[in-house]
Amino acid sequence: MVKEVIEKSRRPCIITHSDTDGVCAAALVLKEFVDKKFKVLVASPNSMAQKRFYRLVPRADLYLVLDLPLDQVWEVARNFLKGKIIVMDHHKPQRNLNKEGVTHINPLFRGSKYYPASKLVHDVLDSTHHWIAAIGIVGDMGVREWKDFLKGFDMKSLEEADKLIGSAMIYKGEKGALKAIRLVSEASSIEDLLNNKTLRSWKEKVDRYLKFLVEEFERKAEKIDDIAFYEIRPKYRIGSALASVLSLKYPHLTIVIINKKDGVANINFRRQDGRHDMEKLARYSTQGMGTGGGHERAAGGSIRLSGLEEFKRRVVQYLRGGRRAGCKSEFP
Ligand SMILES: [Mn+2]
Repeated sequence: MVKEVIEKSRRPCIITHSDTDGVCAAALVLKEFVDKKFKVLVASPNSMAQKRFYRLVPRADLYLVLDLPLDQVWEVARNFLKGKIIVMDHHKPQRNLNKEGVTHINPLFRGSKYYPASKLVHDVLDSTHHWIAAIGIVGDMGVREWKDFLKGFDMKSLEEADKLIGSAMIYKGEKGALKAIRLVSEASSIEDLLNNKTLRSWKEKVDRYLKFLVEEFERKAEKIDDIAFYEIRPKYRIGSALASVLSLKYPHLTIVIINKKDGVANINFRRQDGRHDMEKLARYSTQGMGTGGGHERAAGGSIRLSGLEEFKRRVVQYLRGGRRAGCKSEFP
C-alpha cells in the first residue's frame, strides 16, 4: 500500500535523519522509484522540534518521514505538513499518529526487536537492494539483531561504507548528507560506493580529527564512577561519531560528550555493554532544560548551557540510583 501511495504521488518530499540509517533509508526510496523526482531534506529529532525548520520544507502532496520520531514533534509539525504523511521510524513511539490520519509505521508498536529504519524501508518496499539496508543496520548498531540478514556481507566493507556516509555529514553538514543520499542511490554496489573519491577524501579529514580527539579524551575527560564526561568545541559536527568511537573502545564506560556551541550544549550518550539505558538517561537528565531521547545504546540531547552543572549532577545521580537498585548484595 505504501508503494502505491508513493507511486501515485506527484510531488513527493522525503524528510530523513541525517545519519547513516536515515541516509540509507532515503537512498532505498530513491532506488525503488528511479523515475520519480523527490525533494529531499535532512533533519534531526532536535531540528524538527523547532518551527524554523519548517520554513525549509517545500509544498508536497506526500511527505515521507524516515528514521525520525514525528510523533514526538507532532504538535509543531501538524501545522506545517499539509498533505499525506507516511512515517517509517524505529524510535520509541510516544504516540500513535495513525489516529491523526498519518500512516505511522513503527515496529515498536508490535514490540519488535531492534529494527533500524533502513531495514524497515527495505522490508516495506520489498527492496532488492539489500546492501543498502545492510549499511544502515551497521550504522545504527543493529548487527547483533540482524546477523542472519547480514550473512554473506563483508563486515569490513559495511563498516567502511557507514563511515564514508557519516563523514559526509560531519565534514559538510546537511549538504554532505544530501550528497551521500544521492551517491548511495546512484551506486550500483557497495564496492562502487567505497570507491567514491569525494567521500573518501572527506573521511580522511574526519579520521585525522577523530584520532586527535580520542587522544585528548584520554587526557582530559572527567571521570566519575564509570561515567566519562568530555566537553568539546569541535570544528566539525563530530559529537555523535566521536561518542560511537569512544564507546566501542570503552564499552564499560558511559560516555557523555558535551558539545558547546552558542549558549547550547548538544549531548551524545553512549553505553555499549547494555548496563544502562541511554534513552532513559537522556530523557531524565535533560528534563525541563531541553530535549533528550534515542535508543538504549545511543542517545542524544540538547540543553541550555546554563544548565550544564545540574545536567551532570542528574547523570551521576541517575546512574548511581540504577546501579543500587540492580545490585542486591549491597543491601543484605
Ligand atoms: Mn535510525
